Amino acid sequence: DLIESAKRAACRQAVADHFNPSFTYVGIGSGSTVAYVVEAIAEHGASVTGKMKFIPTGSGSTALIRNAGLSVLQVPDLLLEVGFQPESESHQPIDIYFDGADEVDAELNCIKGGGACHFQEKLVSRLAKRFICVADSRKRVDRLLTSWSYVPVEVSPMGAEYVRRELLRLGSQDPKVRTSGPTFISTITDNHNHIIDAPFPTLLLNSEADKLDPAKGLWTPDALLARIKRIFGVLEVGIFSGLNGPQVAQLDTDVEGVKP
Ligand code: DER
Repeated sequence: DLIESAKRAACRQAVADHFNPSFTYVGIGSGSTVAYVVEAIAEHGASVTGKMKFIPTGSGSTALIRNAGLSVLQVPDLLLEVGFQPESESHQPIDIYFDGADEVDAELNCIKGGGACHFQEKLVSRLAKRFICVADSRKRVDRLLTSWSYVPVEVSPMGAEYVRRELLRLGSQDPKVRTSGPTFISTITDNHNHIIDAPFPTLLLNSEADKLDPAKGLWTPDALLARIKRIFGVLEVGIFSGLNGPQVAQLDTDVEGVKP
């Protein structure tokens, strides 16, 4: 169907534009779009991919890499292998990281975590020199939380109810939140934690920080990310924001002739 064709075309374009046979470590995200990235990389054949190691972002991503006949290297083993020193020149040992997103705003900030993998996705993105976010045009919005309505938050099981109540307080001035409120998702993540989907009103852009007014529910991605991260018990937040997260180069997905 058209959406799958657009996702596949965008991924093949991303690989054609950004994948390089000289790479050693390649990060692979989670979800249905990134599967087409792995398909396109695998087509380079073992003579190219055999020298590479692929860093997964969860159990689905690990299976995707393995099923394509590519070799998996988990983050802890990568850090050992490269002798990782935080904040040093080897600070970003992964050559490139490909992943999808749930929503991407006009300044390339993302909501991620629809697949409950955003902790490991953000871990890999922080270790990567470049993050190529491949998203079909359904995901593209001016401001985050336009079509997607909540922020996925990964929390410790025993702290989850505490976090849920804090999130409710944070978002409660917004009718959307008052109705639904932050809800537990039954998923147990690959890190053995819970996910809470916390609804918030449509965000501002980071460049609109002058309009920031949390009391009125006006948040920038950066400000909301920082505020939720501060809640005791939160492991990670599904907002990838330019100042705190990786720079993402969104691929234009209205690929010639394929308009989902
Ligand atoms: O969980 C994530 O952030 C994923 O990248 C995911 O939500 C994107 O999923 P999709 O490629 O199946 O739309």
